[in-house]
Amino acid sequence: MNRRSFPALPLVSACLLFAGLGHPAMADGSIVTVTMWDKGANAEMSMDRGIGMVHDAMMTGMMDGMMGMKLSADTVPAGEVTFKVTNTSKDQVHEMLVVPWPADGKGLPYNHADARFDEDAAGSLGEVEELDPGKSGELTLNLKPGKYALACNVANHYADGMWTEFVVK
Ligand SMILES: [Cu+2]
Repeated sequence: MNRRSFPALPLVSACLLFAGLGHPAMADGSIVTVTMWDKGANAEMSMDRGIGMVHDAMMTGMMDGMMGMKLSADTVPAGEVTFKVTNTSKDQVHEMLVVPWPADGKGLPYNHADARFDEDAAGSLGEVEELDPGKSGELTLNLKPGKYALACNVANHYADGMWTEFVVK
């Protein structure tokens, strides 16, 4: 054995140990818990969708709008931000994208044909893709100061109000 290399071995081990153990402690950025909710397709309110019933389109619109995102914090300091996203729905897929807030007076570029916003044109910074009911996902981004939108881009969900403001200071 080359004696000169010997002291390096414990050092390498120590580094590996640190890399392993140190990881959670190194997350000195912000953690934001995102809860995605909806009333579900089985909400108690009648939607008059049974056989032979007169379908109430306005009511359906209201029901579709009963979904959203709840954040543990809507303002965080600039730097590393970890979004811990949980879909609490019983029966709907949801996802969460982070996009820069659109310029004043403009919404996100919207594609009516597929009822989704254009993720590239909106400048999406990252996403926790389609989560099945009850599932969780995580996304870590390095965010500059500014205003952002967190939005779900499952068909119709953004238009139904499944988005929220997020500010980085
Ligand atoms: Cu959604």
